Amino acid sequence: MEPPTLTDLRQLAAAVKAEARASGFDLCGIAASDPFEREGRALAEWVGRGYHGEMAYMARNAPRSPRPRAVVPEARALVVVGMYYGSPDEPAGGDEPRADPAPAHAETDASRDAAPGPRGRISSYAWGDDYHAVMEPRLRRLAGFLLERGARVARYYADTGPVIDRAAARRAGIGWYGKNATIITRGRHGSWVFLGEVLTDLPLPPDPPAEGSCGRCRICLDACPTGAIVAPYTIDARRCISYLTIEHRGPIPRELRPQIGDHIFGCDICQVVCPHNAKTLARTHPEFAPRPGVGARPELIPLLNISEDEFRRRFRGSAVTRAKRRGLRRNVAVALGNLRDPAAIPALLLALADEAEPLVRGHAAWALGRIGTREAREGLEARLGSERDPYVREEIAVALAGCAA
Ligand code: B12
Repeated sequence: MEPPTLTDLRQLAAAVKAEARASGFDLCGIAASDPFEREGRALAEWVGRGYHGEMAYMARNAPRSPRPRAVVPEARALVVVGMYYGSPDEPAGGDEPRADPAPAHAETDASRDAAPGPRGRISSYAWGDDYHAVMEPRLRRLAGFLLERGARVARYYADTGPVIDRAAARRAGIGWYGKNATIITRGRHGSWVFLGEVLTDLPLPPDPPAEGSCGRCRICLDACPTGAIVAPYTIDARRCISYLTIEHRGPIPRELRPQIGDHIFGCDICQVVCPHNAKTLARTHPEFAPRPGVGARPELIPLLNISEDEFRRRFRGSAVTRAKRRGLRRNVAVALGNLRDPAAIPALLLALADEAEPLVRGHAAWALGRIGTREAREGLEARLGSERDPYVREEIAVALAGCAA
């Protein structure tokens, strides 16, 4: 068979992009499969400084993820896609999108006053269905299309493999790196896009890389409550609220807990404050609209002592399962400690007595110390009498010292 001409490949690239749109992606571009030199160096340095924290897979994959052909040796091109998950409205509660929308991803939420109990905050990427599950069948369809059109290899990923999704997106023209490290798109999707790619042996002609700049703006660096954006384009994950509430498994460093505020899963602050996200589109995919039982602002007290069955039922198909029940309960305790609502004391005392989970007991102790009423202090003193775990004993001692102060 004759090798395809450039015209054939250009037509095919256009057909692939049309298929990406038909598959439900908002953005599509094509990148060559050459190594990502700058990003590879940045990644090696990032891992070298320990910024990946406990994400061992980041260190493991660092040598090969900047080289697409180390992942798929036949790869000649990457078909990169983006799916918009933003919306100008933040819904009120955990269950239903509300009728009178609040301003975009508002940090102050009138619903809190009307709500029966304290509420936490889930980052918008996790309000709806798990994006991995939403993107997988679409990527499969796109890969199938490439195979039908002559590709012998079409392997796809969306946060699921050793590929630097953002580097691929930049090179494919989808968006450019903001100082908050997110890919900011050129259109009205801002940075609220999930990224994925198909690696193929078809030598599709590449698009020009996206160019853009934050100029002198440093709003995101200054807005991050934990100072996790240690330099433009560089996140120390160990300080990032997203990492601490999702990926980190052990106790959250005590000095960072107050800055976590009411975030119980992920964080959007560095994106909410970004001027490039000021005028984004209405929601395009209902899959990412708040799900019943998850949503944006779930009530915290019922979540603190949620049973394993209820956790599975409520969060099935949601990204929140990534934190696991124990991690979510830890995060809820931290948020309750920050909100300091004495109505949470009975639930916190129950969590303090949870024999199965020292991690939850330790963070419940911290929260009780922050609330600091007599009831909270007496509960802590009583538990100290029976607590055997040295970590939890330490948390109780620190909490009691805080109460006294
Ligand atoms: C590890 C990881 C995390 C970690 C670490 C974050 C991080 N910034 O690395 C944690 C758990 C903290 C995290 C959080 C989030 N994540 Co995440 N995460 C990843 C993952 C798996 C790898 C990212 C990575 O390679 N990190 C390594 C570091 C070195 O890369 P980097 O920070 O992007 O740094 C780049 C720039 O610094 C650039 N660079 C270096 N020098 C210079 C110099 C200049 C001048 C320029 C312009 C650029 C530049 O090169 C570096 C390497 O690419 C990707 C999926 C994937 N397979 O790629 C998703 C991914 C990056 N995450 C994503 C999302 C949605 C999030 C959250 C928004 C979720 C949330 N709401 O809580 C936050 C955003 C936090 C943030 N500001 O980055 C999306 C990002 C989409 C987008 N539009 O950018 C991705 C691509 C998943 C996906 N497929 O959609 N994440």
